[in-house]
Amino acid sequence: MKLRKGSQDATGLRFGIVVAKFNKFVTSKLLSSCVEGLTKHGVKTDDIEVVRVPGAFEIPLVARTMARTNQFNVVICLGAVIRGDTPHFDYISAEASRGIGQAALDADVPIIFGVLTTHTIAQAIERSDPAKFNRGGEAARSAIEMATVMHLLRVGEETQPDAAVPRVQKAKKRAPRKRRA
Ligand code: INI
Repeated sequence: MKLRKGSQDATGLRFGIVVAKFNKFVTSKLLSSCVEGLTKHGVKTDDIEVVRVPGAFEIPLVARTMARTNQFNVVICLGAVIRGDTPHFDYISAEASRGIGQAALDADVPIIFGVLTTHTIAQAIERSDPAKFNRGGEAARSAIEMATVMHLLRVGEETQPDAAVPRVQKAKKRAPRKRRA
């Protein structure tokens, strides 16, 4: 069995971040925790590019555009959609999640869904709080893991199998038999 998994060593990787301005009191916290999460794993601030967009609805197009530039190993999307009295929440959150997923597939680059979708403002505040759920920091960790695992898959390196998993020696290839004259 081959086991391939990402790591948390982000040295030398480049990150794009798309952050929505809507509900800035939440998204600014997501952004700061995300950047902190990246830098503490070895990312240089010069290797992080942040693009602000009006709201979560605008995130997918910008994320796809950034991903297609081939300048980033991974793009992180940050936003906060909070339920109100109308069905608006459903349209925005559905389009943001569908569009972000589609953008990753179209661009063939990992794109992280760090968009909060909550019923209340209190839930959004709690989830953006670095001392509680810290979804910004979580998005940073997911981004590093996805960038490193995609790198492994693309260059074909193999992670050492888990020590608990018994390693079976591959059968050695036999030398081809000599033909009789
Ligand atoms: N955008 C958000 O990021 N979060 C929300 O909660 C939100 N609500 O509730 O309306 C929101 N709306 C704006 C939307 O994302 C677009 O920016 C706007 O419709 C212009 O296209």
